[in-house]
Amino acid sequence: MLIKSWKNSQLKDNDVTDEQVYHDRRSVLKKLGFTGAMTLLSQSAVAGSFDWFSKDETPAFKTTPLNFTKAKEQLNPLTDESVATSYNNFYEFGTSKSDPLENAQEFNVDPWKLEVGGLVESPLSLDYDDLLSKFSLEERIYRLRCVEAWSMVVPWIGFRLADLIKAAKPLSSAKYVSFQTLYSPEQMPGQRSRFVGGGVDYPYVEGLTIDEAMHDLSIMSVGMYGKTLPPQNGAPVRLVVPWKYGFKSIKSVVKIELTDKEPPTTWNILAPDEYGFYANVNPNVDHPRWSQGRERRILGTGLNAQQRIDTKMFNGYSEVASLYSSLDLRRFY
Ligand SMILES: Nc1nc2c(c(=O)[nH]1)N[C@H]1C(S)=C(S)[C@@H](COP(=O)(O)O)O[C@H]1N2
Ligand SMILES: [Mo]
Repeated sequence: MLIKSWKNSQLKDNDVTDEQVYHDRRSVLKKLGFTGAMTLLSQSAVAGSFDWFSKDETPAFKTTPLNFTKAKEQLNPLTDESVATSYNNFYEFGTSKSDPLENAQEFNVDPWKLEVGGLVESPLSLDYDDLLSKFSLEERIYRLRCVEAWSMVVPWIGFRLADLIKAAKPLSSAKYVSFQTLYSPEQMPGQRSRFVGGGVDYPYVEGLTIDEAMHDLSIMSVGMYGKTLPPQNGAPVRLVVPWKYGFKSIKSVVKIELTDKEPPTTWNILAPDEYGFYANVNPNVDHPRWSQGRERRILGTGLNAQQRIDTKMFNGYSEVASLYSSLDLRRFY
């Protein structure tokens, strides 16, 4: 996901040693009341940086159980909850996979306001309780494929994006849907510093076509693993579009607007040659710097908990193919 040259130069300038990072983490975690044993050995893990966080350490942020309809379609095995909630991309809280868990525990999700507007007849304004009560919540077990070529299997809980859009009564002129993450530099260290935030111009923005947004697979998630979302996964409400690369699934959304023009999207602005508007998972169209043909499926922290598997077209969700029958997916990546 990173702009390679930028990151490399920043790292050199900053000259952070593994040991410094380790000690910083340790003190932050202590402040949050983490007590489990953390070793330099696990910190230096090559495959990913999630295994320094072990299961018996409880984050400070409180999640609560949700009422929801169980998933119709079971998908086994799931990624361990401890991994899906500690190996994250959420650049507002830092660019390392372990940063969001570490830096987002004090994040304020209540009160919250999600505004739905633009080309609609009835603009909506949902507060925190509305998000959990206005729409029927269901579980959806989805594969999540990051553009960086790793993937997980996550039991999300949420409501259909289509239900939200219908409630706002879309005008026929609406062709796209834009999304915006909270802008709160006081709470999000990545929004205070270009180094911490990976050079992104915040707020993070994303977009879908109206047909993509209305598709049954597109959900607004308010929970995972039976409970409300933890902040590192995009609390209190985030988009999940499972047939697209993970960066489309924008977190901590405060604004949704229906428009007649393709909206700007964060990673496309940052590196248009590498990240397109559509960003459909596609093993036949490589990223300019790596292959998208295969992926590392992360299920847990044990020795056999990572599998190298083939990446499937549309991440295996072939039912969306008809959305793109007139689109050259090589050109519109
Ligand atoms: N606001 C915001 N949303 C975001 C990101 C981000 O940095 N900021 N990262 C994206 C990327 S690259 C991925 S892979 C997914 C990761 O979601 P997860 O941490 O819940 O697995 O969130 C996406 N949503
Ligand atoms: Mo990603």
